[in-house]
Amino acid sequence: MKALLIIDVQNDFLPGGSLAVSEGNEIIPVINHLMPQFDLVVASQDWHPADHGSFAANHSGRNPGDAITLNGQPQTLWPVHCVERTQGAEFSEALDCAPIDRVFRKGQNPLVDSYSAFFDNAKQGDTGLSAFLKERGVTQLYLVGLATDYCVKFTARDAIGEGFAVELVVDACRGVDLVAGDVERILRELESLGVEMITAAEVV
Ligand code: VGL
Ligand code: ZN
Repeated sequence: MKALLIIDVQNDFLPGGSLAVSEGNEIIPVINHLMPQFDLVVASQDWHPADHGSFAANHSGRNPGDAITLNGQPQTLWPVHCVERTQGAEFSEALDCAPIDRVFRKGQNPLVDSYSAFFDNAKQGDTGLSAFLKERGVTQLYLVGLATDYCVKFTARDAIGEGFAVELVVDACRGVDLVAGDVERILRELESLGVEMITAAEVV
């Protein structure tokens, strides 16, 4: 049983948003086309309280991109993004949300960031995604969304750790590339962990 997991296709991660991933919008028609090919479609949604510790604005004298320690965990600071109940946290209007069976929110604890759709960065909080997929008999998980070098990467690693066969649909993901080459390097690293790289045309 295969499922499609759509990671963080939210306004703030799209062109015009506060943490825009360049060309992020280009993946939306690809994802819309993929959804009907799956028995089960789930999505993750970055969903932060306004006082979240990953926001540079909540640390005096800090800027986005700075590296700090947050509650004992290494933390990259970000612009304010995906604040709960704001337009920036909504899924893109261009995304066809009707086929999405369940949404898993993450990043609600202000003291710890949560890149993965499964667990927070401290590996303590659990969104319930793994149990949900296993209950539904999912063995193969196809990943699409934003951003390749953060949330997609952490989700892919946890999915492997949870025992799923993981396919990353490369043309249905885009990355931040904070340092040029990050995305390519991360794809190779994920491949070495057992993640299969495929294109949308190869999904059948
Ligand atoms: C993400 C940075 C901060 C992502 C979320 O969805 O990749 N990146 N929060
Ligand atoms: Zn976030």
